[in-house]
Amino acid sequence: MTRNFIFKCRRSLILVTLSALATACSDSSGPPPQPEVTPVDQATAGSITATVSYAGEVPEPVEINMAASGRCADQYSAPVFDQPVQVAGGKLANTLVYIKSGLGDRKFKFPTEPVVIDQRGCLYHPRVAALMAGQPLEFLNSDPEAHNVRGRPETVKAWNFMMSRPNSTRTLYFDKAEIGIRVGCDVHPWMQAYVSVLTHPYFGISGENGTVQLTNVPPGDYVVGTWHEKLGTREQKVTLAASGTATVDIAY
Ligand SMILES: [Cu+2]
Repeated sequence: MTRNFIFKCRRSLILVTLSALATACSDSSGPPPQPEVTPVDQATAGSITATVSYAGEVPEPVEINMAASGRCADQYSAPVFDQPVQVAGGKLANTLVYIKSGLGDRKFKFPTEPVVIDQRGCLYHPRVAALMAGQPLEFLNSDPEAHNVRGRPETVKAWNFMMSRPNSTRTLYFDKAEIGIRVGCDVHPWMQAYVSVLTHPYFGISGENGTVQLTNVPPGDYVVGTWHEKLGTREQKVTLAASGTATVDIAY
């Protein structure tokens, strides 16, 4: 075996190892296996209805200046505004509501259908999203414009990729929980989205009525937490009786 051949073999081995590592570390490598699930007793499960309200002054919406990107601006005939604090009738939308503690070491199956964040009109739809660890997070680019998608987590693996083709998709998987991961596009700095990853199914994003219903919850003592991109976090204790319905009011 010549020296040159050994070098080539070593190099290809290194390349194979590197590519295997790259695949293993890739965010789009595939979902983790489903955990060994702790069954929820249907006979005693109940529900928690949480309503998020906001009593403060609602900030003025800020007009987004898309002039730097014609392919963004051309999609609109009227000014576009940024309004993270969405309040209607005193109820706060776009707020993550979730069980923060009380589930112990229960394990839950994650859904296999993706949560989709669309890049459309150079904005993220939805702006605030949540999913379970293991569940696919799909970024879709519906724009005739290139976007990069940069995730700035503190716990899960960071990501940054370019999506230049219209209608292209890219899927990420997470293996642990993190609340409020900031996602942005460097090309269009006004684009902001927030993704939360949970290891159980008891969460939701409040809509216009400020309400999230958590169903099929085992009876117990819980802390319900909320997270809002501008207004921060709140939490409240709640006790759910067997087959009970509990309500939680969370005020900002
Ligand atoms: Cu962009």
